[in-house]
Amino acid sequence: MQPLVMEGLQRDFVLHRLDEAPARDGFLAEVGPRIRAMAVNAHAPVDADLLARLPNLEIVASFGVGYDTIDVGAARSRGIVVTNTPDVLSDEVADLALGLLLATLRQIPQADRYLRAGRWPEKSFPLTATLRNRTVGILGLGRIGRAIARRLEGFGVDIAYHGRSPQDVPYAYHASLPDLARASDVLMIVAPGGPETRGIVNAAVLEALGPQGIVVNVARGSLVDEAALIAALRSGTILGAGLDVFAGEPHVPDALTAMDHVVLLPHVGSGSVHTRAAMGQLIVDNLTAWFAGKGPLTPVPETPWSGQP
Ligand code: 8YV
Repeated sequence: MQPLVMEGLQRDFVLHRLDEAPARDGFLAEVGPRIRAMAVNAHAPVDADLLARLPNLEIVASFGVGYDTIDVGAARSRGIVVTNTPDVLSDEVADLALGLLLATLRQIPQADRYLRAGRWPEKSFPLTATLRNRTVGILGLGRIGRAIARRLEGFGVDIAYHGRSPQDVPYAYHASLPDLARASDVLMIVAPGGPETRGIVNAAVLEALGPQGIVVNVARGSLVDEAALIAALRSGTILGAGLDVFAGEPHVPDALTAMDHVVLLPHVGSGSVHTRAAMGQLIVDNLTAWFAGKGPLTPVPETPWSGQP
């Protein structure tokens, strides 16, 4: 947790730091029953076992919009509310998604490396692929997906999408992911992680995307069958990939770091000072509102606020 969150929480709460505890079991046995709220990073697992060791827990405030590491079913059955940080990061992640798409197509990092290596005087940088005349398929037209689509409108490209149901938007809806991939030559992945979406971007989807296809993932590594992606990049089944997230992050397969037709980022979608501060403030505001009896500000849909503290 950032200093802003720690300072905000310290003002009103007594903090117990599981992340600094020398022994997890001893810590949980000692302070577990006193814990009424938990502030967690989006990457720290909150499973049924942890929840069971916090019998007086009322609320989990998670730092991030994605909450696939939290067992919301177990939280719900114990009457525990889970909050996330939606909206405040949508524009930031959408900006990064567009940057990553352009960086991948126009090989911006590769061109930078080329210049720094002193190769320009010898020979101009090779010509690249383009965003022109492409159809961008968005997997998951939620808040961030729509923010990406709005930006893409300005780039003058065709936009299509796949999600659970069609929405009232001027973009082409495809009822299946392979159909979206077939109709697109960029697959922009922005759907939530979790068991329902695990590995859905598989070999067949990559094959449908085709040899000019670009995969951009700013969601969760778990949505992509990473072995199939590596194989598709190696064989030319698709053209390239821009990835901000990975299945086993922060560890990234050597097969990917060895490739020059991919752009790889260390999960920085929401990572500006401005947006991370807004996310941190929302954690503090959620917990403060909860203990003032006002309910959570941004509960996730699986643990809706009933109005009863
Ligand atoms: C993380 C994210 O929260 O919001 C999400 O779902 O993945 C990120 O914004 C961030 O990496 C901090 O852990």
